[in-house]
Amino acid sequence: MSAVKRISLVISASLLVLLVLYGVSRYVVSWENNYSWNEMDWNQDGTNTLSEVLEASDVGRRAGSKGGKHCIEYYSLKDGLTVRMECPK
Ligand SMILES: [Ca+2]
Repeated sequence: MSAVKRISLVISASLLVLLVLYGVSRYVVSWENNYSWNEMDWNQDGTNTLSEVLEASDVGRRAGSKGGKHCIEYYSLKDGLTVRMECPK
């Protein structure tokens, strides 16, 4: 194996390892947020994708209100905008 091939193989493997570590760290933070499987269905289409599970690392939960009802507001940690609001029926 030539030196160039070996170097490009090492760089590719390093990038892959970094990508996997990034994904694992996002998953761990999502898991630590302690959301249920149903809560992580952010677009409420009835299914959970891997990206929705990873997105849970960037979503916070706080008390909110809507129409005089006490609700749970899920919001984006980066800008504070509401991702979803769950209110009792
Ligand atoms: Ca979904």
